[in-house]
Amino acid sequence: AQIGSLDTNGHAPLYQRLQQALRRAIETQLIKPEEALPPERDLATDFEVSRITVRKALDGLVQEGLLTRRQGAGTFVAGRVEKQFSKLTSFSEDMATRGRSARSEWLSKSVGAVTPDESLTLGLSPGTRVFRFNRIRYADDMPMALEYSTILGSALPSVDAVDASLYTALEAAGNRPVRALQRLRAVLFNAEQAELLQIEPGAPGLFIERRGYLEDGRPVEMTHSWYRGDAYDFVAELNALA
Ligand code: 16G
Repeated sequence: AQIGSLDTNGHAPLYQRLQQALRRAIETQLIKPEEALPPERDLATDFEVSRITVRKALDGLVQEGLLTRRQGAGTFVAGRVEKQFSKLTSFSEDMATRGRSARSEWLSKSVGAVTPDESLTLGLSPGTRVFRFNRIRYADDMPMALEYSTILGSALPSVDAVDASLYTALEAAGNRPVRALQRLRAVLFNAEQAELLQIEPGAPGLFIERRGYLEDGRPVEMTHSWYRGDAYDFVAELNALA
């Protein structure tokens, strides 16, 4: 089936007109969330453009967050991620339940001492050793969030123990948080954050602060997460007051 047609009298470059036609097809749900896009070869034939033009249009839509590429499987219309707000899950687990693969780009990994602020909010003695993990979190090829984590030093064998998933590393060390407090607020991404997430400065986001605790009540994690507002639905079950 034909997905759409190019705007013939436009002055915009061909790839932009193709991008526009595909955007329209996605927005009108002609191609539905989570559905695969036809192969690039077929799109090139249908729209009578080159593979390079198709590739450029798709790249643009991936950057806009409308499409997502999955290794070896193709290009899909990105659905928003539904995240349970009251479950203590990790980013990697959230992505796995959606059939998407989690990836991190490291901004930095370091060893240090708690700041006076952290010491007071977490109730840790001044000077307590902590690890800091700063990352861009991706779902397939789509940047989803910025995360800045401060982890109790004694909870992990070393700063290099964290590779793909922080919670997997904490779990392996027997120190995965079992309880957490979280607060969330609406934010607008500044220029620097927007560049890291490949979105427009001023785009809406959600700032989430999580403090995770061990069984014995000791704080183990303090993470500041900046989630893209256009990629998430937060869901929770509410019960009437007893
Ligand atoms: C989630 C958590 C974050 C945690 C991370 C671990 C929220 C708002 N934040 O992003 O606190 O550090 O997962 O993910 O859910 P990982 O195990 O995949 O590294």
